[in-house]
Amino acid sequence: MSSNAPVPNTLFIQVTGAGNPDVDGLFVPSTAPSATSESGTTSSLGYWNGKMAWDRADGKCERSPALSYSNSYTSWRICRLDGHLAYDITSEDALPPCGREWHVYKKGVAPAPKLVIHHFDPREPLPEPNVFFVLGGPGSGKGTMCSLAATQLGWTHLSTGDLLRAERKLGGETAATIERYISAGELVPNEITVTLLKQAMDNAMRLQGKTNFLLDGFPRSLDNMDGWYQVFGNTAELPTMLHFECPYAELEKRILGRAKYSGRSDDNAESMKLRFDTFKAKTLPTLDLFRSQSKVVEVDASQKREAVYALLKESLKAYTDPELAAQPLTEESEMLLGLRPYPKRDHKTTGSMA
Ligand code: UP5
Ligand code: MG
Repeated sequence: MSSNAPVPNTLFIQVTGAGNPDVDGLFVPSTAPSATSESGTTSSLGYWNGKMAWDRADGKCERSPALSYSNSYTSWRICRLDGHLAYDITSEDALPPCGREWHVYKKGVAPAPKLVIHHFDPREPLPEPNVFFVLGGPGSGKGTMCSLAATQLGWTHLSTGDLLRAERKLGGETAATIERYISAGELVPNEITVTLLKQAMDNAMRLQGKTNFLLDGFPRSLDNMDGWYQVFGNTAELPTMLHFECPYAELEKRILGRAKYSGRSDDNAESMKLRFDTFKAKTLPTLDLFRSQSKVVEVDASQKREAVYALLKESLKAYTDPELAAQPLTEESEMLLGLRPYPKRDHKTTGSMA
């Protein structure tokens, strides 16, 4: 493939909600042979009119590609089974729009469909993700370093604390339970925490094509580890645990420093002591379990941020996209590393409890 060749089309599109078997269904990368369209654009495999294109997975449509871009009408179009236009949407986006309403070509036939773009074939199980657990006392820098790996190195940062707080805010059927446990300072039941984690990982993989995950603050207890096995199975290799080690005095100094702007109700000397006690009582046993299986990378997190980040980057190197690893620091990364001040009135904090 020449360096100018387009990236291969490896995306899948699920179309639902039209209630019309002519339209609803799975669309796979088009296998239409290279051809020159009405507008004179020559297409390559998986492409039509210079943009990606798809066929129906069931192969029933008369036209290939069945979901493609029209240069003449600057619109994305979905065909009926007989090859005629069914739905379109005016857009110059590289991919068919998912968040806007499509135009129903024959009014009254069916409602507009919803599109979801998948990075992996939804008919197949997802590939094994690369997972690192990140543990350390409160204020050891887990959130800061995971955010850096996300913004700078393309890793997906998932914090169970943040997932629980977001779920509570959504107000679904588990919101009241989450609230009860969090306000009592206890660990939320595994079924909720680990299920949220699994959903977040699946979505990031399916909808964003992510496969590298940093799980910030998980597993917080041996109980959490049981939940992990129940949901993820115990046949896969145990993830590596990065342990951010830092003396209590330094942790306290950082948390009290952050308390001035974080808005977190647990950023005070009293709560800090309780959180550290919980960490020692509940979380350290999981660390021992991982140590006994030689699965821990010890990170001296008492050092300056740049030194801690260098250790993290090295630990993740084998799975990190080398192009991302080589890119200069982004502004966001410089702020996270304390090399650039945050803009006033928009003080970004990591893992806010607010
Ligand atoms: N900072 C960071 N690195 C630094 C460095 N090298 N040098 C100097 N300063 C550094 O960092 C803390 C502060 O230190 C920041 O100001 C930072 O700039 C600076 P941060 O990255 O925020 O540290 P972190 O380790 O993420 O600290 P955090 O307070 O978030 O840790 P916790 O584990 O306590 O918090 P979490 O949000 O995970 O959990 C909060 C509570 O939620 C828990 O106590 C628990 O009660 C509950 N919870 C559950 O019940 N169930 C769960 O599954 C998860 C949480
Ligand atoms: Mg945090």
